[in-house]
Amino acid sequence: AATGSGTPVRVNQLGYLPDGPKRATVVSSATAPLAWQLRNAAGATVASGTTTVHGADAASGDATHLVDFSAYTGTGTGFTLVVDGQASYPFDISAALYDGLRADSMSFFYQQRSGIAIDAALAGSAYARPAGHLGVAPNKGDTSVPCQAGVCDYSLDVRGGWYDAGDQGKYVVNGGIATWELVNSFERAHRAGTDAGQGDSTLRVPERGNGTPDVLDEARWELDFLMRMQVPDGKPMAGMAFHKVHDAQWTGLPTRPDQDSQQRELHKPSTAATLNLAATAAQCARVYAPYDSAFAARCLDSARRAWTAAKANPNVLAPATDSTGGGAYDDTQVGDEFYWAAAELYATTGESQYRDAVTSSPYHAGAAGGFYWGDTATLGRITLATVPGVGLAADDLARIRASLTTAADGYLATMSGQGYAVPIPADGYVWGSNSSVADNAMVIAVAYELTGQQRYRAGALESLDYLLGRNALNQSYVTGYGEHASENEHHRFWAHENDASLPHPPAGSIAGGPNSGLQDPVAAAQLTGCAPAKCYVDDIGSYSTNEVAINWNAPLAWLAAFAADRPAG
Ligand code: 9MR
Repeated sequence: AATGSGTPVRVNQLGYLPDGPKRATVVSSATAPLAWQLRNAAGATVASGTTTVHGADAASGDATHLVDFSAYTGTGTGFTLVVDGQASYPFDISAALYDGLRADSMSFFYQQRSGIAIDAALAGSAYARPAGHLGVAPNKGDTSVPCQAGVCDYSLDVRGGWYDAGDQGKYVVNGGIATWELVNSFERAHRAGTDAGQGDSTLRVPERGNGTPDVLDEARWELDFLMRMQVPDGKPMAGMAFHKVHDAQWTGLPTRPDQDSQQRELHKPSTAATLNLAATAAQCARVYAPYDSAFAARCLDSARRAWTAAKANPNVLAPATDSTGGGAYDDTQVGDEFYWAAAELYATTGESQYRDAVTSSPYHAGAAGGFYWGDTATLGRITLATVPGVGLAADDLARIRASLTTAADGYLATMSGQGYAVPIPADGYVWGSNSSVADNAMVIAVAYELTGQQRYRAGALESLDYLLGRNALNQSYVTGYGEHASENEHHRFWAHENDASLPHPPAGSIAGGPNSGLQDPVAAAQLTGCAPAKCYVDDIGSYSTNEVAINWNAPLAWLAAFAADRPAG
């Protein structure tokens, strides 16, 4: 589990696209440029040059040099970059580089499914398991879940969906952003004409071959769950969504989902959860209509009811203290969720009530910011800026688009100021920092779609370089991708580090990443005094640096699909 820093020559350990940027970082305190050579698998030098001295990198404390070998467009496997006699980990240069990651990062969601047996033929025999939380003893199941004391006097069938992360909770806040990112990945590719790469029979899912793009089949597994979380008609707070369902107490590691014997409970509806449902169900109505009009209509009905309920209950906040047995996902600002839901409903229906909610929102004015599960306004902006036919006034639409390219330019500036070209600042290494990197890279990629300017494509690809090994720890944070990749992420079933009969996380699972907060006992014990970009340990116990989560794999999958795009033919 040790996280060594290895060679000072830091590359994307998966590799580079022939027509993409090819940059690397070298840890060196030399004050003059150094010679570099790119070597092929046979050891022959195929390109050479000298480094640029970059100097101190604030986030890591490393003295750095930069290498740019973008001009080399040859292909092959087993390349190394050699600087000052030290070789990088080997990597490929291939147009097909991201095809495997596109599928694996998406298959993560099948592997996280609740309420269905995971099939060895699809997932690999090490990952097969019985269905979790269907009420088969000792499992109490999600098929008839009561509320926490005092919240409601009935039970609900909330089977299905994805487990959030290393735990087996299911949270509507967080399920929402993850679902949106998967469906948005398909919407983006469809506009680019590259959606065949995410089409039917591209994933290892049970629904392959049903005529619907597999990524939409996967997202539907969660959408059905999200809609089950809606308070039924005739009950108090009808139309609202329960905030979450999870075990009464935290379960230990390992606990296979079907062997979880804890009582499951529904937690009080929240405005934020309700608006996550409204937003994703409205997006669903738009995107699934060509494949299943009845499902799309059901989504739209659910979205409308959620919106109406949220308007009637605009400030029902999930408490930060509600973190026994599951995460709190508390959020004191829901104006951004209102904006996101309004944007999705408007893009889908064109109705003036939703348009007015968009244009009168304070989140519609001003600059675009980053996004995460607790701040979703930019998701709404992306939809407004990119979905064809949105009826905003032309100047308003142009302003929204410009706000996204301006945000992307800010991320590019952040990258160029750093030794490792990361689109987050030195003080941005929080819980799930790798998702901040990936989410910001999505904004950069959206700017590429809006403008066609290559610097944005390069910025999005270079963000992947960071996640795949060009970083202060020489660590690929994606299981199975790269010579020195994370493999012990925090998980209750993929718990090989705790029980050798269990598997490591499947290929294509991304770790949360460096977190300077040291918010778990393992991190606190092992990482004291770490520079922010180095506060990470590949230990199953370090849930605050090394967990997996649906809202972290979703932007990875989005980016992998973006990177795998190439002209047809
Ligand atoms: O991703 C969440 C992060 O932003 C919070 O700081 C952290 C602590 O509240 O919780 C993270 O989410 C976890 C959730 O609460 C429970 N399932 C695992 C999630 C990832 O660690």
